Formats: sequence, C-alpha cells, structure tokens
Amino acid sequence: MTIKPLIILPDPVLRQVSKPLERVDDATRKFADDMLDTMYDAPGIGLAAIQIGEPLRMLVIDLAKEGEDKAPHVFINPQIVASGDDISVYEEGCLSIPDYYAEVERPETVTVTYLDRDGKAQEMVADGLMATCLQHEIDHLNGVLFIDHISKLKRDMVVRKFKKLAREKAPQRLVG
Ligand code: GNR
Ligand code: NI
Repeated sequence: MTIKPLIILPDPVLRQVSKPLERVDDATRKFADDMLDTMYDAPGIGLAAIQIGEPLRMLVIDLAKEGEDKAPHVFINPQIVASGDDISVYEEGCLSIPDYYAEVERPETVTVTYLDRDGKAQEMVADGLMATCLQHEIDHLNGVLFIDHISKLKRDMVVRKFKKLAREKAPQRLVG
C-alpha cells in the first residue's frame, strides 16, 4: 500500500510525453498497485503514471461508485485505434488541477488497444464515462490536460490561479 504524492499544475512534469513500457513484469504490477492506491486515496476515477511523476504510458481507471465492489482496470501502452462520430459533453475534473471543473467535448465512443496487468494484448470498445476517462488519461500520456480542451480565456485564468497558489506554497525562508 503506497500512496504517492500527486503532481499539481503548473508543474512542467505534467507536460512531458510519457514513454511506452518495454515489458510488463512484477515491478510494473507493483507500480500499477501504487497508482490504484493513490487514485483510491485521492479519491479519483482515473490516474496516469505522470501524475505521480513517472513518464510511462500506463494508466488506471475504476468507475465503481461508493458502496460498489472495486473494479480496477490497468491499461499499459494504450492506443485509441478508433473514435465514433458522436460527441458527448462531460464535466471533467483532474487530480492534478484540484477543485476545478469544466465541460469538455470528446467522442462518445472509442476503441482502445492496450496490454493488461499480465502483459496480454486487449481491446476495449468504451462509451460513456469510460470513454471520457480513457481519453482524459491518454491525453495525460501525451502531456495534454483537460484544460487544453476549453477556451483560452478560461485556461489562462486557471493556470494563473494555480501559479499564484504554487508561489504562495513555495518555501518562505528565502522571502525577506
Ligand atoms: O477523478 C477524476 N474524475 C474525472 C471526471 C470526469 C472526467 C475525467 C476524470 S479523471 C479524474 C482523475 C484524473 O485526474 N485523472 O487523470
Ligand atoms: Ni487528470
């Protein structure tokens, strides 16, 4: 059980493009479990490795509601291989942009190929919240945040607010 600290906007680490995993081994599975522990603790419904500082193409999702059995999913080297033509709108949030929510338009349906936690090739046709969450997480693997899908005016406001918060939280010992 390891809960790792979350990387928060405007940390430039969030803009890194993550690298594919070359193999799926015990260390990979241990890291996936750490990602799930961190996601459940937050709590969130998804987490990309870069959000805990590891630039690897790996993400976890669990859409189970409170009181339901856990439904952890691990996606390694995921790729969107098809998107439907219908668009859906969801109010999104991000553990790396705490307490900010905005509506984002994305394809309603996506087909994703990936390796599971056993290294086995899988394909998932997802819609609804799973499709939204997969696209949000795969964006993270490419250094893209959900605020990149909203208006520049709104995005600039959010980034300014988080830059100010980061300044206020920075070590004060150098301040006169
Ligand atoms: O916990 C999360 N909720 C959420 C809600 C709507 C759309 C996407 C998400 S993902 C987010 C967790 C997160 O930041 N994953 O990167
Ligand atoms: Ni996110």
